[in-house]
Amino acid sequence: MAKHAFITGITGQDGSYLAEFLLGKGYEIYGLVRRNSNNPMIRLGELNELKKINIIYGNMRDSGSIARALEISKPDEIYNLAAQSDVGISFQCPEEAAEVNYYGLGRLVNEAIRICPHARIYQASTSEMFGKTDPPQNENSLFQPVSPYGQAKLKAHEDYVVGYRNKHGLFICSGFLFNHESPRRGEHFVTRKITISLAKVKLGLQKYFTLGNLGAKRDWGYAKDYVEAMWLMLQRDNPDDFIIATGEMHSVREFTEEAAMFLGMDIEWVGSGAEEKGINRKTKKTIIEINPAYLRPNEVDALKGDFSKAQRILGWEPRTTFKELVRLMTKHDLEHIEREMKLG
Ligand code: NAP
Ligand code: G4F
Repeated sequence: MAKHAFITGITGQDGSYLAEFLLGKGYEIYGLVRRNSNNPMIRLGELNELKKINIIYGNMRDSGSIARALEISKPDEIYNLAAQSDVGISFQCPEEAAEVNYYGLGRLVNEAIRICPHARIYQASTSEMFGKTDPPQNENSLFQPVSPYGQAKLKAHEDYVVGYRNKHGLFICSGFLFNHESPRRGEHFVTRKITISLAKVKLGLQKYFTLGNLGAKRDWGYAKDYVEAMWLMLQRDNPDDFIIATGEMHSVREFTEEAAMFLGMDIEWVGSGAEEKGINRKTKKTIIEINPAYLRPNEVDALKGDFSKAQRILGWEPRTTFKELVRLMTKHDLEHIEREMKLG
């Protein structure tokens, strides 16, 4: 009989890749989808097998809807990917971050204990929880989050992953995933914003775009590689937590330069601070400016994950390099925008 997987956040970047991956393994998929004024299925629309996914309407802020979803789906495995996942926005809406990212997991685990106590649970924890701790970060590194998002995710991990594992013997694992991107990445995250904006500059649709902190460093991997690690964590005999990362670190500036290079644009940086500009060496035109509105009240400066535990125990390692990731995203956005231009 097919295993049942219940995925919260199925309409997001990771949810769509995970659903695809689990369908490939023969799972029956149930996904929690919240009411939206627009079409929430845009990413899932890319899946040929969309009709095979059982959609259940609900919300991480609503215990009753979570209970109903668990009763319908009867899950063997639960993947809790739903979150207000934008770190910058969490400074403006801290209560939402706590409501969805902390209390949301609380609602889910409490209902799971009641309805499906043997289900195995994956929690989408994050490198943002390490905050100000210097890289490289591993499973024993100090958590020092600096954003409402990171603080809510840390409390969720402490109370409901570690806490419920010890107190209730729940099979629940945290994946401390470092930044992972793809052509399905939300357009407000820095990588996707850069690849879309540069493609538009290249095609003459816009003259320039603005960014915030160019010096922030992240460990960027490919989302498609990372969803397999979530599944691997739930196939073990005992629940445990793992860092999932590439072990490489690059700045926002380097990501921008690599994407521009792929599009045949060589960037020269002039000026400093809020006056810094990125200039196309060939045309001498300014294509990037700094917008202080994108600077955060508190910033995580540098993230680089040590994934050796996952490599040793799960047999997992990243398959896509930084260069390949930047290029596949940039190529996708260039081709997509060109197609839209042709359609008028
Ligand atoms: P994403 O694209 O922003 O997807 C978030 C998902 O959560 C969407 O499906 C969203 O639904 C759903 N959601 C938000 N609020 C909800 C609510 N109140 N009730 C039900 N669903 C709700 O995020 P992602 O990049 O796929 O990340 C997946 C998870 O991994 C998140 O928990 C994130 O915090 C965590 N994470 C991500 C990264 C990364 O680099 N991508 C790294 C570490 C951890 P809508 O489609 O309706 O908005
Ligand atoms: O792409 P970002 O918004 O991702 P951030 O804040 O690292 O968070 C992502 O990764 C976390 C894992 O570490 C996840 F938990 C979280 O859910 C999310 O997926 O920003 C990356 C960096 C930051 O330092 C930001 O200040 O890019 C810098 N940045 C510079 N200019 C910008 C911009 N970020 C955004 N979003 N927009 C800019 O214009």
